Amino acid sequence: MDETSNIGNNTQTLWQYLFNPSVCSDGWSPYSGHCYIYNETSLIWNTANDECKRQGAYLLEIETQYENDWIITSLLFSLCSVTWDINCEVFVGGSTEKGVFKWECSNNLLTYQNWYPNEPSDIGTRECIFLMPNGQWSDGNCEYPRKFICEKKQIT
Ligand SMILES: [Ca+2]
Repeated sequence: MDETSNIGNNTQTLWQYLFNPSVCSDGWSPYSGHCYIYNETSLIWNTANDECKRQGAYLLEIETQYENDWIITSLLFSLCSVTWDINCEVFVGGSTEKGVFKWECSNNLLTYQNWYPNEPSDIGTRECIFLMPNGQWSDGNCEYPRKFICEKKQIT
């Protein structure tokens, strides 16, 4: 790339920002006022939660079927498709201590839910929600590393 096209690209980015400030930083995908990133490095839930915070974000909170559908079709298109394989599971920001699931960042109880049949099983002392490749949810051991998604509000 020569200098001229670099300047051109930077100018384009600046104009895009000035006239459409609701954009996401590099690597993040926009959807409905929020920015999302799929982290393919597997981490335990607490560390994934910290990593999202470090990126100025939070572990994904899914409030609607639309958001769930968008995550599966647009963000996780490269995810493997095997059911019940930890390498194909993606942590989101929900967990339970005593049978009541809540979202970590907002502290909200779950409103929209999309559990796999017979889930959540909630068998441990602490269980964390993960997404399966088909978009349904399950709960599992928070200490087993999984991929994860961070979400944040778009730049305003
Ligand atoms: Ca959300």
